[in-house]
Amino acid sequence: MLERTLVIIKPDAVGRNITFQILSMIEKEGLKPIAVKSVRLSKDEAGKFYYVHRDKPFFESLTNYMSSGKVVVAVFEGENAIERVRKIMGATDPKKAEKGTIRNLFGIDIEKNSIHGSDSPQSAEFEIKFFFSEYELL
Ligand code: IDP
Ligand code: MG
Repeated sequence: MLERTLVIIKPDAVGRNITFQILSMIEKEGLKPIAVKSVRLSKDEAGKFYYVHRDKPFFESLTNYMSSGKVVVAVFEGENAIERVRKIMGATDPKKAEKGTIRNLFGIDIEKNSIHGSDSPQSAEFEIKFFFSEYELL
């Protein structure tokens, strides 16, 4: 199925100047970048983006982290884009991420794990709309 998924290059990776190194790993897998931009989230916006985790013990730290510096948000399109990006990313905890995945190569710890990717068609729809207008996605 042709899908779109939202990717965020997180502050730890943007801060180390590896944004396009990471985005090109996804592009090399055959996924098409259809929109890319740099944004700075407020803590409140980070909380709205990660609202599914609002009751988790790591929520406070996560929203502080995600609003600590610029992020780069991107929409990628392709067959089974959601699952394919999750595979290229690797497990949430870089220590557990498969060799050669983005989080294995670049992740610092379970929080500062360099990249976000949507985990379902429902979350992809919410997350893409969160950052991009219809016009930006044409
Ligand atoms: P995912 O990014 O692999 O989908 P989620 O469980 O949805 O992982 O968690 C969202 C983000 O919250 C993670 O990418 C990571 O930055 C942070 N996070 C998840 N679990 C923990 C934890 O146990 N401690 C600290 N931060 C966490
Ligand atoms: Mg998730």
